[in-house]
Amino acid sequence: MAPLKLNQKNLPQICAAAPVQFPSYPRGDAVKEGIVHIGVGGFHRAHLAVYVDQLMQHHGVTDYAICGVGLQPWDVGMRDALGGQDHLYTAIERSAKGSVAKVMGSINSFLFAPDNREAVIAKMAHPDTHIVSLTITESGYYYNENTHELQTENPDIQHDLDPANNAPKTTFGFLFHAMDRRRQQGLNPFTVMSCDNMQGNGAITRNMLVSFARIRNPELAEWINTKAHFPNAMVDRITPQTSPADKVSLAQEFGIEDAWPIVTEPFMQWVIEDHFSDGRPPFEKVGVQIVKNVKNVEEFEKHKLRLLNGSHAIIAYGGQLAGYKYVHEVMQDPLFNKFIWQLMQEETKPTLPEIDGVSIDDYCKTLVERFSNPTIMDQLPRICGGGTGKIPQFIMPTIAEAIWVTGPFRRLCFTAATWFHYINGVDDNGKKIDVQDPMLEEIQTRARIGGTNPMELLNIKNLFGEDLRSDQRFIKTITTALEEIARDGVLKSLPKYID
Ligand code: CS2
Repeated sequence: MAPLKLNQKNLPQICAAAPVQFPSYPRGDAVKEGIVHIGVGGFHRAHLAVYVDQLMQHHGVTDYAICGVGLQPWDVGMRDALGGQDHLYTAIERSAKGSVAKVMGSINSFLFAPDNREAVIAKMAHPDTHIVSLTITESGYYYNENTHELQTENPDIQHDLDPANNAPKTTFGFLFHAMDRRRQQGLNPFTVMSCDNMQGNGAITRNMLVSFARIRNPELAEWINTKAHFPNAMVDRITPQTSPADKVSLAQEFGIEDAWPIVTEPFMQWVIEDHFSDGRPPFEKVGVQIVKNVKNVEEFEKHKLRLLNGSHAIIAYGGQLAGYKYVHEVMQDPLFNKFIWQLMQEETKPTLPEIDGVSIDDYCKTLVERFSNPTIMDQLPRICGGGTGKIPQFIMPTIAEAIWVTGPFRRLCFTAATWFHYINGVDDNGKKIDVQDPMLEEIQTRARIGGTNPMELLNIKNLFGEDLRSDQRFIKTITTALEEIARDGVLKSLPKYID
């Protein structure tokens, strides 16, 4: 049978022909859009949108459907893909047990900001909107890792700060105008809910927005700072980029023609502070860990960012230099496998706080299983991209703590060195690597000038702090790793880092 195009009308037929879970809840005008989400990519559609789908499907929630927003020119692809299929899409969960297909209906509409910036501001300012959530990647926060301040010198931020400009480009510009309107209308501020991988993502979002607002309208800044909430959260679900083969197999196996499905793992986790300024859906009913204690969320974040994303860094940069394509292939290499285990156990674990009811060893074992899942085909270039937002977050703070407090740090330095070397854009076999990064030009120029001397890169002040830059133990260890990688390649160097 020919596959059927995914849309509301075809749903009954699709589900009659194949074992597909589908939304049987009201959509469209029958629900309220309580969440406006900026950055509708794979991760959002595998995480928050799935939790909201479960709330709508199993708990009768009708006032928290999602309005997706795309701010960037490339979001046009999502506008068209979702727009052509009543904003439905398929989440394909893959594991050794096989594939499960679930059609998601929680995204109810989509606004593409370049089409109409005013519509986005009006939507956020609408009384039905209670939460504005974000997956805008690290670079979307304009956060200076060194000073912890907003990058006010950035041209897009400058544009949005200009009092003559009321058609914003950045997330903070939109949040600012929408908050202003809510205040004038006597509404509560919406909760700004960051779902990005950053330690203290809520606190960073608050600081960046309040700093932005202080420059344009200090009174409004005060209102936001005292009344709005920005919960910190740990978010987790490995979500590869959708490949053309995924669409073909969805059509063949489940009879669904979907312009942009997502593929993901069965595992998902979300730990979030219970701080909301205008109400929230009963997230706890669908397995979200809602936590009262701020410190607890920070601890969960630390575990996840340092163990999962930190290990992903060596898998991605080291793996790509060694010529691998997928995460599971790297895990099948006994050298990498041992290195990653020892990195987690010997160097990262000692820097982590104990959390009641959480076994770090079990967490590490589960990570090894998740990384080894061959069915999701997680691409190394996906994880390599945007390293300037990742290494300073996922590796450098662990190195700093390891050096000053807990002990060994040479595997962590080796991991950072693989990124430094990767930036040059050539793998260990001389093959070209397509390096993706918002700061590409600057880092590539510096990496090439620096060679095996890390100082050129470490001197980028908004990425790296003074403390590490001036620590001789760190400089010596990372320089040695860079020399080894340049001379022998990653695979030949790894045994030196394995006990
Ligand atoms: C990855 C993450 O891009 C990356 O750096 O490590 O996207 C990772 O897959 C997610 O954080 C998993 O929750």
